[in-house]
Amino acid sequence: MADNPLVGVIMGSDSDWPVMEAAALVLAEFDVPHEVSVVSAHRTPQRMLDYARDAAGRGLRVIIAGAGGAAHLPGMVASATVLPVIGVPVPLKHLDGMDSLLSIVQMPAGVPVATVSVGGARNAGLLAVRMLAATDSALRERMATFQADLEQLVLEKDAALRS
Ligand code: RP5
Repeated sequence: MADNPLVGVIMGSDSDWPVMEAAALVLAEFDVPHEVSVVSAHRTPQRMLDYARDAAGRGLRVIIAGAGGAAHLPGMVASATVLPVIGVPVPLKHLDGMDSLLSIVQMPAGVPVATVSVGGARNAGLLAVRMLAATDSALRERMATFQADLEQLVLEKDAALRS
């Protein structure tokens, strides 16, 4: 866990970690200091409010919040912080994550949550990196390199397919 985290990765339960770990891994790939916590909207509501209200003052710049089922964590956190919140719908046993997706994405006007795809924690991490890169030219360079590498990978696979 970093001393001065810029990104907070939170989730409603430790059972979300197998999905949410991908966000933490990509933040580590980009050397972005981050922290990881379990914060439940329903089971620890006061902890959730304290986390959201203190986040900006503690130096966080982005919050990634993942939850499954009645996934109220990202929206509730967004209501109690000025920071950008990225929501990750975690798929559970039933409904293929549609419940998680709809309960995160359908926010009321005025309280945005940037929702990624069901299980899309890696993209949530990458989106957080892009947000930070808007004011960090070194990180912008690294993102450009990452994208060039992605392109190269596709071209190599295409060449292999046709060889
Ligand atoms: C949600 O309930 C959590 O985000 C998790 O996805 C789901 C199930 O939690 P557990 O019963 O596994 O703790 O709040």
